[in-house]
Amino acid sequence: MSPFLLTRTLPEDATGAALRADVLHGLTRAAHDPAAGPATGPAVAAIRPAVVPAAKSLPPKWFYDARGSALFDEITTLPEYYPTRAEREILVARAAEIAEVTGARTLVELGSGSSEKTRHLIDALPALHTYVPVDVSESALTGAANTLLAERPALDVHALVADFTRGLALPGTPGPRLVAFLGGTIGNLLPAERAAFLGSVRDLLSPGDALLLGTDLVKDESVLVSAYDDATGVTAAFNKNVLHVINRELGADFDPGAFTHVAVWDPAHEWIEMRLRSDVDQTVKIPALDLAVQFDRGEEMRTEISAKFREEGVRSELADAGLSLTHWWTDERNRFALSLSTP
Ligand code: AVJ
Repeated sequence: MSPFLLTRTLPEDATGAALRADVLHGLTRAAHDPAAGPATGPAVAAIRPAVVPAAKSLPPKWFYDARGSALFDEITTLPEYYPTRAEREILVARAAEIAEVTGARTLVELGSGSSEKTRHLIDALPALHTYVPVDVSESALTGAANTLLAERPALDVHALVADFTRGLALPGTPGPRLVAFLGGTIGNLLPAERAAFLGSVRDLLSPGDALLLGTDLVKDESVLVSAYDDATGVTAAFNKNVLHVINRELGADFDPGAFTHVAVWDPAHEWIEMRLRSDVDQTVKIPALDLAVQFDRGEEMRTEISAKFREEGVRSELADAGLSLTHWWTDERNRFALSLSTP
């Protein structure tokens, strides 16, 4: 029997407290708050219309309750949503090379979820001694560990229930360590958050360790918008799921049917923005915050950014965090990239 350890670094009510803080902050910001960006576009005529920033916003991490996670899994099978397939293509093609280059004995996976794609990597790493999946969802961690241990009973699995955007402490495990952050989830962070996050990852690495990072790439606008606004409406349901989460957790009375899913490409920031647009003038009550929030008809609330990258941008953001890019692998159609970098 190999050990399965689970360490919870989040206090019991951390999730509830963080949700309350995020909803309060995101829904009470005044329309003119400079943190929301300029209220109007530049005076000089732009080639493309500026995307007007939304005053209200919610962070994307609250999509992922059990229903939201199931909807996301469904998104990954949609014909329009290419990132999961593109990244899997790279992992399958490059797993042996990644194993060879890193010689990893410990694999740390941030935001591991179901660990499905990581299996390709784990299977290619015969020297792997310890797998450290890190996720906010304890059920995802135990589920993934059970599946994995059935096939690799000799592997040590040390799961961490943690929010990796809030600083990380890793268990002492044998090196070299490979830290993987896959799926393009880094694109959900704003540039300043990315810099802080990459800096904290850098601090986890010793000489000989490496970071494996998945990034979706800039491409044709119509391909990007379709990926976030699919024909069957699964992404719309996923987007509105955040309203169900707030209703359940904070006793709110959001009517998801009174909002419309919006996906827009912001060419200045090179990110996709998901929004929920209020179909009517309405007031939403949020009892846990003792709050009533007014939405004008047509008003949009930002629920996610999903930044798209170029090789030079990834290289320079890594360099700013003290990491040097050593490998850049893309799928056949150049839609998605996996990069390897070292301290
Ligand atoms: C899991 C964060 C990478 O940004 O593409 C999918 C989430 N949002 N469809 C992404 C998502 C809308 C996804 N990540």
